[in-house]
Amino acid sequence: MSHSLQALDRAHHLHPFTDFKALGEEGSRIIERAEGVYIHDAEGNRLLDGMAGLWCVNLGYGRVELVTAATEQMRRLPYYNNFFKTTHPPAVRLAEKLCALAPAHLNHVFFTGSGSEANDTVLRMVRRYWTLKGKPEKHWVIGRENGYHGSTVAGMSLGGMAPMHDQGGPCVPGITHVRQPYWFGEGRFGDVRDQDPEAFGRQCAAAIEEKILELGEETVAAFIAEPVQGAGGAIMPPASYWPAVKEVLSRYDILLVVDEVICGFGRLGEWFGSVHYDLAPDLMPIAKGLSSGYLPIGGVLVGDRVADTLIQEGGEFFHGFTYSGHPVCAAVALKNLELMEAEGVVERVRDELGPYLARRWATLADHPLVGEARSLGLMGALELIDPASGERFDKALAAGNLCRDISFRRGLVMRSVGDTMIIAPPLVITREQIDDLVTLAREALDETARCLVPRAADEPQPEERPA
Ligand code: PXG
Repeated sequence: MSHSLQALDRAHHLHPFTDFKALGEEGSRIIERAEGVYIHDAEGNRLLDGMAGLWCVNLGYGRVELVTAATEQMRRLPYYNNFFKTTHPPAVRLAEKLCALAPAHLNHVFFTGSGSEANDTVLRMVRRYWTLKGKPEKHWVIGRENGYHGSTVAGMSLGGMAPMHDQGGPCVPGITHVRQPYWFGEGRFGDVRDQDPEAFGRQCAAAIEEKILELGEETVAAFIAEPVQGAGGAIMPPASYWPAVKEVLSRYDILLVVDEVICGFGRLGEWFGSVHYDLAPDLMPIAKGLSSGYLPIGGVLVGDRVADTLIQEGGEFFHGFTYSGHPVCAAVALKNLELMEAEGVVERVRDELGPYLARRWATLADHPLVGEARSLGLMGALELIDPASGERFDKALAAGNLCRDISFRRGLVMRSVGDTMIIAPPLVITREQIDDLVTLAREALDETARCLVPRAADEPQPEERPA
């Protein structure tokens, strides 16, 4: 059965972020069902899902309450829109719940179908806001290199993923990027070497000010960033970074957009990454964990400063999506948030599971392949290095992809971003399952070492490298 599905997949299905030809030759892995923190493939293998799907299945798989919420809403009202002065109970209740959970100054939400649409909405709102304020010259948005804000044209342009710009450009005009606060990649290795992490964090914040002055201080509308970069490699900025960024932005009266698509809804041990870092954003795009990924829904939480202007001075805002606030998605998201609250999921990540993962994950730092093991809440990263040289591996070896493939084969979904291995498991993972995750990660590192650096391993078996 799985072979015929693979053949049909190859024949008709273009996968996201995929080399179509290479996948066609290899064949895709078919995931058939899941429960808790485990997924099951068509070959009968069970894997610990160390990535919560794609950073989204925060409550884990198989939650019947979410299925019931969807079914009931589908029966009652499967679709209606929020255009033309109408609304429906799920959208209203979800809006109220989100504003209650968010920091006090965020009292409005605009719904979208995804994180990418949320960031398109951000760009529209930011520019509209400054025009309404009589400052249309304030139109530049500063993002960060290796930031990720989605795959629509605006999302891609706000993000700083060079390979996406190369394929999808020219980007939306008026968007530019500054250095990311990636100490291991750019402050220890890379062009700035062996720098103190806090000095590096301040230098990255100073790069924003330099960019503002280069563009003209009257022309910058907003700065957009993830609290912790997710797709870029689970990059937690040095402690000095965010306070210095906030100071620069307030000095030049620039809006702060904090993209919470990954960090929101408990990932970092608070409802929002902005709470962990004390950011008070003007705009906060959300998606993914909002519904634990059970149905697609996103949105932008809008702070009073921007909302008041759009409401009082804006007239009609010519923007919206057919599925903005879709009733079934909204009903599921609301139930998801209620379950997270009732079960104390976020507090458990902050007080128990995050610190536990941090202790267990840190034990991997002694592995010869690991240059750094870092985590925050239930997000973690391992930086792979070549033990022979103490430097990063030759890119041609694709060490991260090798380690990821080995990890999958051994029963752990661990992602690679270059030579950075990352995890972000469901927030309902238990301590025992965290132990299993760390054990499987170590085994994957051991096998990767045997493939890549036979000298450093106990039993040199270079032929072990899988096809
Ligand atoms: N902002 C952030 C911070 C994201 O991580 C988006 C916006 C876009 O959301 P949608 O729902 O439009 O995909 C994201 C999405 C990866 C990966 O490989 C990460 C995302 C999407 C796909 C792959 O880590 N994040």
